[in-house]
This record gives sequence, structure tokens and C-alpha cells, in this order.
Amino acid sequence: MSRLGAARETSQLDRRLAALNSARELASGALPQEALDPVLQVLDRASSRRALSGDHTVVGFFGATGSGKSSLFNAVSGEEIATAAVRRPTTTEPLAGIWGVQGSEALLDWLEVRKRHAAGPVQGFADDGTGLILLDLPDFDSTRAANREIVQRMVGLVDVLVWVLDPQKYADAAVHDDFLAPLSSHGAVTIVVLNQIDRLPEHEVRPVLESLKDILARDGLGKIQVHAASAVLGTGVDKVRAVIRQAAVQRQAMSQRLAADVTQAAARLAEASGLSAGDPKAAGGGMAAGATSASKARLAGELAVAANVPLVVDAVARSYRLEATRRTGWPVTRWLARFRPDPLRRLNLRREGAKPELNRTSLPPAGAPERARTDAAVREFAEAASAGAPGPWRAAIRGAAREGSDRLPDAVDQAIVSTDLSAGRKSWWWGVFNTVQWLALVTALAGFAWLGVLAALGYLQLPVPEVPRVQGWPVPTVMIAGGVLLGIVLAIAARFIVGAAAASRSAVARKRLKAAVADVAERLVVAPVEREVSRLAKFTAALKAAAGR
Ligand SMILES: Nc1nc2c(ncn2[C@@H]2O[C@H](COP(=O)(O)OP(=O)(O)OP(=O)(O)O)[C@@H](O)[C@H]2O)c(=O)[nH]1
Ligand SMILES: [Mg+2]
Repeated sequence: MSRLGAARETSQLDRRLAALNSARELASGALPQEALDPVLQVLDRASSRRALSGDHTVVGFFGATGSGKSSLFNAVSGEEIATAAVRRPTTTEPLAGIWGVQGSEALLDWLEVRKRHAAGPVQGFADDGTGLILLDLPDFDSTRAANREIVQRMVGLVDVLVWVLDPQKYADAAVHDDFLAPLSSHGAVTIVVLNQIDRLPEHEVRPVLESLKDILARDGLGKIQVHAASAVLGTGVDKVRAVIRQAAVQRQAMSQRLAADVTQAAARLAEASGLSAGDPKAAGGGMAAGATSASKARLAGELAVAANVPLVVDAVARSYRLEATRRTGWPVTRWLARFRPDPLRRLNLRREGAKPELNRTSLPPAGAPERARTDAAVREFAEAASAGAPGPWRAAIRGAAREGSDRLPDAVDQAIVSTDLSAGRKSWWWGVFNTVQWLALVTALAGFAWLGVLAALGYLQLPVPEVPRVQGWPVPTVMIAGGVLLGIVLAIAARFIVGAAAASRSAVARKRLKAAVADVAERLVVAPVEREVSRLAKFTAALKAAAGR
């Protein structure tokens, strides 16, 4: 690979690691910690490994006891560095053969490999300039727990995994189910060697290799390199050297290994999220439907009803009618209206100059039916918004809605109190009607007084002055009739105007109250839900970037 290609690969790994980290951050709270911890481990490991020598490629030999790891290690190294023996298990501690000791110390410290051997140059394979660390490791299925632990750790740390299998145990479930299949994402840095082929009759080598390849394909490692070798006879050892040398010289194995780790971690996060990695179209590509203007309006409408907004709207109309009657009614009867209570004042919604933040309405407190209605509306909203989201994220979206819904009744009440209902605002025509009403009454009373004076004069046998007439009707009588009639007509006219004005006032109030309730719904339910919805969208995008797609 060219230097340019290597640089591109490094920066791509940078991006993918960053994306994996943001996916992890975005998922915190939505996914269980058990799903997030391994991701953090991958990130930690990657940054540790990248801080250490990139000039050294770490190649580990893994396999069952007696498969010939130590023997193959020696064969490849061209020296008897490791102990190979019939006794089982033989190797209990990792052993490093190092070509290019300089700069390898910190890396070996991190790997916790104490037994280190500076290996001599091997013609056509490796010398001090190669930068290669070959690790002979204990058996993965050991009777010794310490051996198994070492292998588990090393499987996660080395740059290249060489699996040394033998003709007897190559098909054992242990190696395939516990290691190879779970590491199917690591095909680019995995090499399989079928060792001890000298123990097979020659005609069986090919069928056994084919069978091994079939099993590997089922593990998800169909494209992997499989080499046949005999550590004792030296058959195929050159081929094994060649692939190891290639990995070391290219200096790409470290990045490829970490990239494979990121791929695997992203796939596991996707799985934990309920996002099917294989079929992104399933479950709407993992996208939540989100809030629509229709669903928001419906939520606000239901909340308004649950919070008795219709009651308030009705009170606004009745309050206006009452007030208008008091101001414009026939003066003789309007005082009756004083005994009727103002419905808005009764709801504690008519307090000119009061601080809304200190007040509560006296609306009937939210009882079980109102609570149920509120909860149902919030649930329905969250349900619709979370549609299409995978399981755990659905729960997160619904949880966000539920959290806000507990504070809804109080907040809605507060919003109603704070809404300007124009309560107590006078209409301009009240004054005109009032003045005319009083004039009509005064006219009628003046007519009465006039007739009264005339009657008194007659009673006292005093000369009664002639009364002026209009069209033959005596003026005081006309004054009385006209005054009374005008008063009644004005009262009736006022009724019509009041009806229309009250309707428009309550319509304005309804609009304002609904807007206020919608505001609260937006703040406490819609916004938190939308935050979760967009968190999911960012998470899926980050996951996609981490997966390198
Ligand atoms: N015939 C034959 N025997 C082999 C071959 N490779 C290893 N052996 C023998 O198998 C036995 C075990 O070899 P080791 O190299 O110690 O095996 P190992 O995988 O390191 O075993 P542990 O360290 O216990 O995990 C030894 O007696 C080797 O001589 C091979 O290719 N052919
Ligand atoms: Mg060994």
C-alpha cells in the first residue's frame, strides 16, 4: 500500500473512532450500560495501541494445546526459542520473538509480555528493520484458567491473529464458536494455519483443508487465508513466513485490526439498539416518525380540554355579558345584575394587576378523568412520534414524554392564569349606550315630574297652564313614553351587540388559551420527545459512519 493510501486509512480510522465515540455518547441513557462498556473498551484500547509503536506489527499464535504453536513459532523464527513438548499444556506464558527491538519495549509492556527474545535475522523473512513481534501464546482451551485469561486478553490486543489448528481438532466447536465466529469482522487480520499435515495421508490433506474452509465460511470467514503446514518437517513454513512478513512490511495490520474492532463494536451497538444491521430498511431504517403538526395540535387540543379550557372560554363570554348588562342595561333594572357573581372572578381568573406567577386558577383540580385524558394524549403523541424507532429508543422517546407529563397539570394551570383574557376590558360603546340610557330615563322622569306638577296644581284648584303638544300629544306624556321606550329599545339593542361581542371575546380567549396550552405542551412534551428523536437520528448516522459505510 502506498504512503498516501496509508495516510488515508489512518484518517479514516480517526473518523470512524470519533463516530463510534459519539454513537456511544448519544446512546448513553438509551442503551444499557452493558452494551456501552465494551465500546468504551474498544476506544480505550485503540487509543492506547495507537499511542504505541506503529512500526511494530504484533502477530500472535493462537490455538489448542498441542496444535503446534510453539513448534511453528520456532520453525518460523528459525531458532529454538520456545519450548515445544509432548507434555500438555506446555506454554503457560507469552513469549515474544522480536525483530527490531528498538521502540518495542513500551508496546511489550502494554501487552504484558515479560519473556522477550531478540531474534536473529531470517533470510527473506525478517530482520531488525522489519518491526515484527511474534508471540507464542498459551492454549485457548486450557485446563489452566490463567492460560485462558491470557489468550482472551491477547485476542483483543494483537494486530494479527494466527490460528494454529491441527487435523484432529480443527473442527472443534470451541475454537469456532468462542473465537473465530465472534471475530468474523477481523478476517483482514486473521490467518489460519492447518499444522501437522505430515500426520495426514497425502490424499486427505486437500479434503481436510476444504472441510476447514467450509467451517470457516460458516463462521463468517469465507475469504480468509488458510495455509497447510508442518512445523516438524518445515512444509509450508515459508508460506506462513511470507504472509506474516507481508503484514509486517505493510504496517497496516494495526489500523486494520482497530478498524475491525470498530466495525464489530458498531455492529454490536446496532444489535443492542434493535437496529438490524443486515436490513436497514426494516423498522423504517431505524428512524422515528417524530412529531407532526397534526399530532402536536391534537396533543394541545386534548390537554386544553383536560385543563377545562372550554369552561374558561364560556366564563369569558358570561363575564362579558354580565359586565355589559351592568354598564348598559336599563338603569331601572340593571342593579339586579349586581347580585350575580362574575364567573371569571369565581375561577380566580379576573384579578387586574395581580402577578400571574403567584396565582393559581380555581378551576376544578385535575381529577382522575382529566389525568387519564392527559396521560392518554401524551401516550398517544409519544407512540406516534416513536413509531419506527427500534425498541430501546422507543422506550427512551416515550420516557421523555412521560417525564414532562408529570409537570403538565401545574404548568397548564399556570399558563391559563397567565393568559390575557381581556377580562374587565370595557367596550367603547358601553359609554354611549349608558349616557343615552340615562338621558332617556331622565327624560321620562322629567315627564313624570311635569305631569306631577300639573296634577298638584289641579288638586290645589290653581290655574293649570296649557301643556304644549306635539301632533296633538301632550309633551310630558311623549317624554315619558319616549324615554321608557328608548330605554327598552336600547336594552334590547345592547343585548344583540353584547351577544356578538361576547362571542368574539370568547373566541379570542379560546385562541390565546389554546396557544398557551400548546406552548406548555411544546416545552414539556414535544421538545423533549423531539430531542430524543433527533438523538436517535444522530446515533444512527454516527453508527453508520463508525461502521465505515
Ligand atoms: N507430527 C507433527 N508433530 C508436531 C507438529 N507440530 C508440533 N508437533 C508436536 O506436537 C507437540 C506439541 O507441540 P507444541 O508446539 O508444544 O504445541 P503447542 O501448541 O505449543 O502446545 P501448548 O503450548 O501446550 O499450547 C510436540 O510434541 C510437537 O513436536 C507437526 O507439524 N507435525
Ligand atoms: Mg506451546
